Amino acid sequence: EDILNRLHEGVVEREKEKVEEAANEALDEGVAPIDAIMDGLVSGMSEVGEMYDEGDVFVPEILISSEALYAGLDILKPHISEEELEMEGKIILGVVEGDIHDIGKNLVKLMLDVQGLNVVDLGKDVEREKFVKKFKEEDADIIGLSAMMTSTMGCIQDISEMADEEEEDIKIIAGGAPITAESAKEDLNADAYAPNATQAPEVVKKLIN
Ligand code: B1M
Repeated sequence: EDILNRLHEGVVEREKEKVEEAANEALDEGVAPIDAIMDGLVSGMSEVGEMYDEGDVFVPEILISSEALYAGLDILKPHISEEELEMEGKIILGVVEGDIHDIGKNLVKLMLDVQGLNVVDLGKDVEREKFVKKFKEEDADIIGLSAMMTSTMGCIQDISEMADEEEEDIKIIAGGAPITAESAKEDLNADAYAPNATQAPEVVKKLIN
């Protein structure tokens, strides 16, 4: 699809206006906003990630790409259909301590949000202690942790240990590029894992029901 391609390219080429134009066109043409986000914007950002790994782009370029992504998100987000507003429950969500990569977390937040879940977003670089504390204050149902570096993913295990010390059964879902389904459960002691934002709602739903 040409529009999806232009959304993708706009993020890769750091062309905010191209993204905005294609996002508006997607709405006019009846492209599902979720598809435009995931198959256009997010797929573009994945390519940027690969380019960064190859040394083809650097930090300032990445930030401009993510601005283009957010510009598209601002246009598309209000139009996501609410037909799937079927989830009930509250999640405490954040990026772990020492880690400021929040683009993925924001997408996870968006997907949970549009499904009706009440998302308490603690942001990025969140102190370990804060998750369980907020969970209790907010009387939440689940904690969602995002970690993007091998050096920060260990925080998930620390937080899981803190959760185990509590009387109530606190469920944790983990995600982020360096984590696998296996390492989430076996090394980090999380209750569940989602590989991407699209699959996160399904996994959360299973855990809180
Ligand atoms: Co940095 N960075 N970065 N970075 N960065 C990585 C992660 C890295 C893999 C790049 C590399 O070296 N190859 C590497 C980590 C290496 C490692 O530990 N294995 C790295 C590094 C080292 C660093 C710095 C240390 C660089 C430096 O300063 N020397 C520094 C760290 C700062 C810090 O955190 N303290 C740093 C800084 C940055 C920027 C600020 C420039 C920027 C972040 C901007 C921001 O987020 N606001 C940045 C970026 C953009 C990246 C890459 C290029 C892309 C990450 C991204 O946004 N992807 C990344 C390389 C790469 O991934 N190839 C890299 C797009 C996003 C949509 O995907 O985040 O994976 P992702 O999220 C997905 C899934 O993972 C999943 O769903 C999301 C959407 O589908 N998911 C969940 C995520 N959280 C989830 C939670 C869930 C469920 C699913 O449940 C709760």
